[in-house]
Amino acid sequence: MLTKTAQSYRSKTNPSWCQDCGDYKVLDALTAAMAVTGVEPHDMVMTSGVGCASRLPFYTNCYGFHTVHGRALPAAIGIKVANKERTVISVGGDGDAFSIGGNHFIHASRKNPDITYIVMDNEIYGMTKGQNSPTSHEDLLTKINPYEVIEDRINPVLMALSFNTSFIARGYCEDEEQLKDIIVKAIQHRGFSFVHVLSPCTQYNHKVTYESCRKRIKQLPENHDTKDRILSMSYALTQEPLYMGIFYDIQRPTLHDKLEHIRELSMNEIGNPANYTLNDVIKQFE
Ligand SMILES: Cc1ncc(C[n+]2csc(CCOP(=O)(O)OP(=O)(O)O)c2C)c(N)n1
Ligand code: SF4
Ligand SMILES: [Mg+2]
Repeated sequence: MLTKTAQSYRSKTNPSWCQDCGDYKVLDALTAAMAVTGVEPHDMVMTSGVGCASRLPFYTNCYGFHTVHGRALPAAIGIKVANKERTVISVGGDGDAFSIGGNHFIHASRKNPDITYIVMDNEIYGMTKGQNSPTSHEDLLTKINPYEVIEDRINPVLMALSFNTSFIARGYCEDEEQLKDIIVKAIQHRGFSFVHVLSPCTQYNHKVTYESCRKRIKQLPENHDTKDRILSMSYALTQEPLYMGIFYDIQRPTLHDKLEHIRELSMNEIGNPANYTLNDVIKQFE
């Protein structure tokens, strides 16, 4: 096997992102992480929803499924169930993940499929030219909230901890080396891994700039116990500073483990399904 580089995972398509968009750095960190895993591009599948961040799979040469808004996760889960040998990575933005797709995040966490979810959070809807998203700062006035922001912001890492998502981390796009290491661990984690990434939109969000992010972030202590959910929650609760690193990393049965167990139980009860015809199955419901 030839040694892989980040470039081994890039497609020939040039990103259509604005010049300083944070998503470029996420693409660099992700493809560098893919190279570390050494998994062949044709053994990886990426899914995404809709938005600027969701364009990322076009810029890799892995298989890709650009789904509809908010539906990156159900597509990824289906792909993994159909073919457990594939490495499956979903990507999207904060709107895609936590507005229209919010429900899927809850249930993916419950199912614990062996897939990775990377959310590029710019705290705004970038693609549709700057509306408030669920993670927007309460003071961010936009065309849809010209006087005052109506809704409170959500806290993605705290939410994931409450769902017992089995791997939870946060990175910043400018800290590419740390982000790459986090993504490698997320991909190698057995179960649902969630990586929350700060990735500024330089066009529409004047509250989340590279400068403000640098001021805001702080590393989790080196000896942070990633099995301690309550301690992780206490770090996740604070917005200032915003902690970076791996919050939580546990092992619990994956969706695949559970489906295999159910298959075993049913085989014990009814024997090999190959011995049944479709008519035999239909008769059970007569
Ligand atoms: C069903 C549906 N509703 C609304 C839209 C319009 N729409 C496209 S992208 C988007 C928000 C994207 O925001 P985010 O996920 O944060 O991605 P970003 O562009 O900021 O990277 C919306 C509302 C759509 N495409 N489909
Ligand atoms: S609008 Fe914002 S999120 Fe979209 S490409 Fe431009 S900088 Fe990036
Ligand atoms: Mg966004």
